[in-house]
Amino acid sequence: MRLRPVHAIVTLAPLLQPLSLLPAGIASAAPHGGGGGSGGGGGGSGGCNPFQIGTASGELYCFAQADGLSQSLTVPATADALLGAEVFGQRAINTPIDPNYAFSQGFIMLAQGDLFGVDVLGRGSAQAGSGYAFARTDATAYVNLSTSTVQRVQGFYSIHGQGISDLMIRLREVGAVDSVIEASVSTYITPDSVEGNFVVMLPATDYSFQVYGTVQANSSFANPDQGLYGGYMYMSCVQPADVDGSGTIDAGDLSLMLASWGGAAPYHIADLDQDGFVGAADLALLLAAWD
Ligand SMILES: [Ca+2]
Ligand SMILES: [Ca+2]
Repeated sequence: MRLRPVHAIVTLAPLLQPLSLLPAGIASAAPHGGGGGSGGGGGGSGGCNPFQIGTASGELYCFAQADGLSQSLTVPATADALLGAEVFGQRAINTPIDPNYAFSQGFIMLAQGDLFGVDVLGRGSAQAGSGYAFARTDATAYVNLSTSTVQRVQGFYSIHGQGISDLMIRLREVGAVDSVIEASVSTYITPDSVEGNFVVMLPATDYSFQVYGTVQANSSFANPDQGLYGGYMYMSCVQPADVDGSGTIDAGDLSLMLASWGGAAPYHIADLDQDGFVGAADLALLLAAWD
């Protein structure tokens, strides 16, 4: 008897490939091949983690059902490992005529090193002959972060979803309503992708880094269905005068500084000395660090 799920595993291999890159990506401060790619950022920062890492929590849930038979698996996050879990769940019924299967798989890894960030993947696939199949994967993760000084942080992200899927990765100040950084996709049939770079000044305070993901697939008779979400977000600290996070102190930084000359909101990226406005003192710091 040939088991259909073996085929499902084989087809997953390309999707899992980015995960195998994670340890190397963390160990070296280099972003994933440029990651977001857009904008002028993404350059090397010298590599340092801007955060003190606190506790982590969350869980990964996979559920698969085919022809009335179900299997679910929940993996709780472990704080000491800062979340590293991979789950595979499946249920298969095979006959020569009507193969039915549901496949659910998820992965989430929050990590620290020279960078701080997350890789996450969720997938559901459902096939049905005369029966039905349903698959779902949910992921949540929370990590408490803090900074003891004002931090200039550079980040990059790339997120993709297809089928019926949602994925959101965000950083919030504890107690705040709005996200400091947020990237998300929400899809229904039509695939969607977002990617980018950012540079932000983060006040010295406590933060919560959060991940939410859900995906499902529901087949009916001969119509297969599948959904997928996946992505990553990484953050590292940047040289104090590197306004745009490019890795060098040059005209790009000067241009950004001059564009906001004279005034600044709190924690403006061009307010190098963080005195509340962009002026000669900041320019002096920029020129002193010029490459
Ligand atoms: Ca720069
Ligand atoms: Ca200033």
